[in-house]
Amino acid sequence: MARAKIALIGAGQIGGTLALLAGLKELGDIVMFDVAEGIPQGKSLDIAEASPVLGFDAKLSGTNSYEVIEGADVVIVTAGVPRKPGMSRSDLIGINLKVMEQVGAGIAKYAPDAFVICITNPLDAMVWALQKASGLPTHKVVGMAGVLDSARFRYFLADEFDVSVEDVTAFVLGGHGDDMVPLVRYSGVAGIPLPDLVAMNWTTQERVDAIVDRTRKGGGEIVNLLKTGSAFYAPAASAIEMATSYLRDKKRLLPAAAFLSGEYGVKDLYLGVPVIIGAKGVERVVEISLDKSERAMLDKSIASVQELVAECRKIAPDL
Ligand code: TXD
Repeated sequence: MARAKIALIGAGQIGGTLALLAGLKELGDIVMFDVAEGIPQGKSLDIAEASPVLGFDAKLSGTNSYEVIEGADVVIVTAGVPRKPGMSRSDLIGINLKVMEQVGAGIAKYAPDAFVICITNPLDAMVWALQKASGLPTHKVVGMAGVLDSARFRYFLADEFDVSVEDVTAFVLGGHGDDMVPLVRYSGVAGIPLPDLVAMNWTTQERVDAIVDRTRKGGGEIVNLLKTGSAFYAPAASAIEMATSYLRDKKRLLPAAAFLSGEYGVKDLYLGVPVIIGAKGVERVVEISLDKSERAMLDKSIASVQELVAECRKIAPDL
């Protein structure tokens, strides 16, 4: 059986890391696209030259023209500009919305059967714009944010408890913004819910609240440290986990920005919710029960996403 074809639209910090991780996991052949001359060509060649040392087989190539993504099975989109210190994710809309329209057209023309994972910020609005611009079915276009936000939450909890990250599960709902909803009740260690771990004196409620706050601001913490851009290792690893679930039909239950048609009382909006990702794309949106305070936090996050999408509709009314 021929190898899968993975197209990476955007060969920057995240794009380059995606290419390396996809190669290491032997997910398929990789084509990197970017508007910057030489970057996709140089990075793909450099990673190909690492393959004998790292021991993986994959064809890697770089291009500045969309036709080379022809027939891709998975398309991961990081094209656009990242934040700099002092910028909010919504400050990126003006530039990145236009990029999503271009990328959407390229995908519609050359890879209409692909599973598309959008990473570009502001994520919940950009994935909405990408789906509209590409015209692909909504269950084949998702946004990557929840896996990253949950990974940050899981890492901070594993560090707090001094346990393996492998045994920490966590859930984050809502938009990829400071009002995202880390769900304490649905997170824990090896099935022991966080509230029980507080009762067992593994930690205190104050420390859990501080970890939730650090998770919400996780992106900004790295932007302020790096100064020249935003996080890229964990975002890339998170998108690769989603792509792997699609390519290998793993039916992972993962948090992802998925199109809602009434779930959680939301219609025609992309929002971070638990989904099952398999060979058909988003195969199920999972509606978990929320208590009053969780629902209130989700409603706040929904309002923020609706504001971002309204701004996109103003800029690009024909989307
Ligand atoms: O969790 C998440 N979803 C976020 C997403 C986590 C971290 C970063 N997040 C966002 O991903 C970030 O705010 C940016 O919007 C994207 C990509 O971040 P990255 O760090 O990879 O940005 P780079 O290194 O600037 O790479 C962007 C590349 C760069 O090489 C540009 O030349 C290219 O995008 N670019 C384009 N490619 C194709 N088509 C167009 N129009 C285009 N414009 C720029």
